[in-house]
Amino acid sequence: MSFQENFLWGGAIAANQAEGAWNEDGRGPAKTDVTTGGSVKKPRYVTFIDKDGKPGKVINGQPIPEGAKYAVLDDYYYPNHDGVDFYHHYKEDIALLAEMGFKMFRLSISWSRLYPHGDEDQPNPKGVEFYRSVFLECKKHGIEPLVTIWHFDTPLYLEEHYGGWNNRQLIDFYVRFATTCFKEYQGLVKYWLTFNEINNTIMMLNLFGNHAGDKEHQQGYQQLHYQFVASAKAVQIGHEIDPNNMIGCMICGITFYPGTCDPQDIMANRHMWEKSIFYCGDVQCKGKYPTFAKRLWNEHHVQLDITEQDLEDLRNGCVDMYTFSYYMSSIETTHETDDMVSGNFAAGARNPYLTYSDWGWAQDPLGLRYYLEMIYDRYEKPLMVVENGLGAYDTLEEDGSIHDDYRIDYLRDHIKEMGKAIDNGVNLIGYTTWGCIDLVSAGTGEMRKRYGFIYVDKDDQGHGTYNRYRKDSFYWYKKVIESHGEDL
Ligand code: BGP
Repeated sequence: MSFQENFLWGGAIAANQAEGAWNEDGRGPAKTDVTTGGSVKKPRYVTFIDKDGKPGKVINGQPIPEGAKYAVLDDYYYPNHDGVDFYHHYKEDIALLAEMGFKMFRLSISWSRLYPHGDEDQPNPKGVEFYRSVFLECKKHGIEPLVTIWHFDTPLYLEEHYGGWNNRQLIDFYVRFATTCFKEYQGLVKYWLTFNEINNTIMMLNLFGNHAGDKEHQQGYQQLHYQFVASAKAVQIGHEIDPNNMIGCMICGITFYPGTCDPQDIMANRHMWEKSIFYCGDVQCKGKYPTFAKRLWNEHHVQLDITEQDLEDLRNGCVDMYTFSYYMSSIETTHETDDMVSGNFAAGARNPYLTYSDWGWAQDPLGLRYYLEMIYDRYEKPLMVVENGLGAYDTLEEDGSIHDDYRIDYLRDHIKEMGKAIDNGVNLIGYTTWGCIDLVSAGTGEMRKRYGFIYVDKDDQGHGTYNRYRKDSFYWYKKVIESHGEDL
């Protein structure tokens, strides 16, 4: 049997994409409240621009706070404001996850629910209580929570008044927030992730291609450095508060292949791995910047604000486990191609050996095994796949059923490859599929891009009953968990 009895089978969601209740019980607005929703209706970033295209002074009759970059527009539907209303449905949702036999449920804590502006001294008691109730509910059902401390949702106030992660002060605000989480939920939560897909800052630089020059790289690498230090300090505090805590990094995992055997391609592909995948993993797992970091910085004349104390913090704040998302592979080539595909923060040539999802993401289960085996050899830390799944259109039939055999096929193929990696010696301890309950897409703001075992009746404009329905994959995954991954 590949999967041990204590293997942590489960699923994952994120606060900003699921909770809703964006301004209830004292929660402050988060960056993601106004920036998700690209293809639904409006541009992703709602900025204060006046008629002449210059930074505006007034919007919707309201004066703009000094230094503000984002606006909440009355006539626009923000999908994250309601999410799938997990805030009011969590008991029902966790009961459904328990019915499938979940051992682990990954979710995130909304920073602005605990610290509405992000820079307060004391947390919002109602926010603290909400997550306590959620974790108690998990405990009642014997489900281990896996908590992401930051899932893209920096409080909007910190963005507007401090410049977000460009500012070193964010380290202290984050550490205060993380410390509150470790203290308040000690005994209820053991598994933690400091930053979701921390390498996305780099992925975004890659995506912008030639448009991302020295200035953007300087900014990106500096933001990342502050996040690395914040993460390392959080790891140290988390261990002091409870030595049982298992704290992980979380990397956006993509398997990159060279487009041809041209040595230029082989080298370009290796550099892609270093920049996109190893740069963050090395700092968080080994506690220091890798040798190739110098080359990356020099390419863009990057000069980082790094103190001796930062370096010591990085050394003392190595993570206990490596976790990652995996949806697809991508091709890196130096040759001209007019058949490009993009998905999940990566763009590359089309791979003729693979099939693609409706959103153009390459389906590559073997790529998952490649990633698992390579990363385990590099770090030799326990691994978890904390996001994996197929974003697809689902149809709710009149009798309330949803026949999502395409999703079952995708997950089955990936689980098989995980099993083989385990047989080959990889210490894989958990698997939480993405969006186990349908939720708002982070990339597009759509509801119709669904990942779940549980269907939520809500459309792209926010209409619907928010009722929950079991998909065919719900019954299938229950069987998979029951049989410890044998009955696929
Ligand atoms: C990851 C994010 C998730 C999630 C997922 C799927 O990058 O960590 O928040 O949303 O991708 O992406 P999408 O929602 O764009 O389909």
